[in-house]
Amino acid sequence: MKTALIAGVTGQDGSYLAELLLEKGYSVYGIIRRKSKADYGNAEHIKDKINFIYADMTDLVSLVNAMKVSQADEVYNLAAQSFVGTSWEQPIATANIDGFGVANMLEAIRTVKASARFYQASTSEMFGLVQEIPQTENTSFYPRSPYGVAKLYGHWITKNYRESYNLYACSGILFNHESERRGKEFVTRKITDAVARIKQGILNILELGNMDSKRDWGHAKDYVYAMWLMLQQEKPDDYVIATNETRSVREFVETAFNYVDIKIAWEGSGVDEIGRDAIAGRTIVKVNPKFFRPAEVEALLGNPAKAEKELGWKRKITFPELVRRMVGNDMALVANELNCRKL
Ligand code: NAP
Ligand code: F7E
Repeated sequence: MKTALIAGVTGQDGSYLAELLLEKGYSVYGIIRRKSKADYGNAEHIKDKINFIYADMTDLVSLVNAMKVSQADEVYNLAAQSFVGTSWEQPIATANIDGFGVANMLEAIRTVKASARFYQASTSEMFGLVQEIPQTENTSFYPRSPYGVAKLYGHWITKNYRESYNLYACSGILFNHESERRGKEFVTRKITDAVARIKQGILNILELGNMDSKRDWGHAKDYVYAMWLMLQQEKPDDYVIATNETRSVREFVETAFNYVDIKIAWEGSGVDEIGRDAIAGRTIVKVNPKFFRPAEVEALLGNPAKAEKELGWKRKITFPELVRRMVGNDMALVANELNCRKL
């Protein structure tokens, strides 16, 4: 039986990865942060199957302990301050967790069990102001947020430890991936949650920032499978994981409303753009500049050809299916919330 240690097990990706590894018969250890109220986040439903260890990416001693206790064969670092917007409000914490935290984990592996295989959650945000379309493993980086900058350190320190100490260390350069478990501050889940609330009459307007922004959106379940594949190869390497399709925030909005039979009619432009319910006529989407970012990543498009060829990875969940699942999930959650309010 193999043993895995997941940092970030309570997050979106960590919970899907834990499910995958449990299905494969792994003994799964998960890093959890101490909070005033115990909270297993997205891993609540599998909490009895995971061996939790209290640790923090900024605390080397706690990561050394996590390695000693778990004796993990595979270590997945999915822990991060992962919201780009917050990285301008907490640049130092973001650097400590998403940047130096990676060095802490690599040191813990190197000193406790150097034979362990390591996965680092790198990101398309490192491409930022894109230097090439589509982006591949060879595209130059140009991060546009404190998050992207911190992640770039994590990416390079992973490569450096591979080259310096011959560790089996890989980075997955993952493009945006979403799911029913996505945090509600991210644009996709914010939209699907608002669509469900507007449809069920408990919200009037969805306020968004830059609707021209384009992303390459996949489903997290497909992407955690790629993480596992990267650690099963003969040699460690870095891979882009993406769908090779890009869509604007506006297209996401249209697709999501479409699933609840609301067609959007757009009017105006820039900060004055609004989206009306084409039948009822009332405004249900508008722009609020408070959601604009100090520096934006305008458009991302990833080419996953290397992962498809070398790992045999292929995404299964299409964009319409991703949106359908997220809207369906939020429709059910909001209906349940309304039922509870009535009781
Ligand atoms: P997420 O849902 O925000 O989960 C982040 C996880 O990190 C949570 O379990 C969180 O624990 C943990 N964490 C935060 N700070 C920590 C610290 N100081 N010490 C230990 N754990 C800490 O993120 P996700 O979407 O699953 O993403 C997983 C990873 O992939 C992240 O590194 C993210 O930056 C990266 N990534 C994500 C995407 C994407 O589109 N989703 C794309 C590329 C890369 P708490 O529950 O205690 O907060
Ligand atoms: O923004 C625009 C926003 O916050 C997507 C993280 O998982 O993926 C994620 O980062 C786009 C941006 O994700 C709103 O300006 C418009 O252009 O959903 P997001 P992100 O910044 O792409 C990468 C790959 C990661 O690694 C990160 O960890 O949507 N946008 N209006 C908005 N975004 C938000 N959040 N809210 C809005 O109202």
